Amino acid sequence: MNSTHFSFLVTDEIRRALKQDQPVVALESTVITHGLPAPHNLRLARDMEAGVRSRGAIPATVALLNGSIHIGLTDSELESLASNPAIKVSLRDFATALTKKINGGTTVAGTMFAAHKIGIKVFATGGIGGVHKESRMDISTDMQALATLPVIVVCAGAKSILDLPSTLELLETNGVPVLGYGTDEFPAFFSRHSGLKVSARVDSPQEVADFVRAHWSLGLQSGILVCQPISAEFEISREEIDPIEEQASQEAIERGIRGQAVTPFLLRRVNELSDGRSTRANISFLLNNARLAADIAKAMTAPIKTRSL
Ligand code: PSU
Ligand code: MN
Repeated sequence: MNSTHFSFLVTDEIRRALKQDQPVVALESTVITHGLPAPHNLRLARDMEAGVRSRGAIPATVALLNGSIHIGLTDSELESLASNPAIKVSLRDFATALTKKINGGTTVAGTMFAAHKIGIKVFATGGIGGVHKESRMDISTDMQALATLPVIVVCAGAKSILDLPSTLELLETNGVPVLGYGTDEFPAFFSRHSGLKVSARVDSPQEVADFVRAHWSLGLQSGILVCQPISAEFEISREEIDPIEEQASQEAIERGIRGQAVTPFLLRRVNELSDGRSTRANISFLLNNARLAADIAKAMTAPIKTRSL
């Protein structure tokens, strides 16, 4: 099967669901391979899948195993991904994993690409990559993917380890709507506040679905960011987290950390410096985002009510 050598391995359940227009939610896997420390990574991966199912949608975790792109993993595949070496797979890295037959965790950009290829429209993650503070040329491929791939990305905003004003400017330049879910403010991952505005506010999954249909029906091809703030219970205030992120950022510069290693380094250091609090916060909104993404996927697949004029 040489011609299908590099095709996507989609589980029967997901294939069937897509065919029947049932709600499916893509989930990324860099968070499993590079984002969260063990054993949280595997537990979280399982819990996100369960969270999607609890809302009546089907989870589609995307990852590379032995050089094949999997859409939907069995539990033992999840376990293997979480406990073996894996590369971080953004757009430029798929062919590396394919040709070297290795494991890989897909980033937001990588997961959007795979989701779009097989027709999944909704994707849940924690935080997107953006414009880094450490180097002006370090701009995540997530920005490029959001500009060009029509997928809804449910996230908790972006971390203040990034240059948030520049990240929002770039999204605006690229025509990417940034929706605040129940908020007018762009959430900053651990914190509900950034002082920056979203492009529009939405308050229900139905409103998201209506917005997305309007955007895409015009022929616009970009992704759409849906930003749900962390719950107040798990929030870490800016006063607390900013100095920690600042220190992590300084250390990255001093140690000459570059390229793809920057985000995982910052995540690990922020976790250490916050005594694991950042990981608990991260897990809480990853789960919330998985559930919201499922609700949005359901609203997207529900028959459209014709509005009487
Ligand atoms: N931000 C987080 N946790 C993460 C990531 C970002 O708080 O796990 C991951 C996501 O997969 C994101 C990627 O797409 O890091 C961005 O990496 P880079 O900056 O190298 O593009
Ligand atoms: Mn980068």
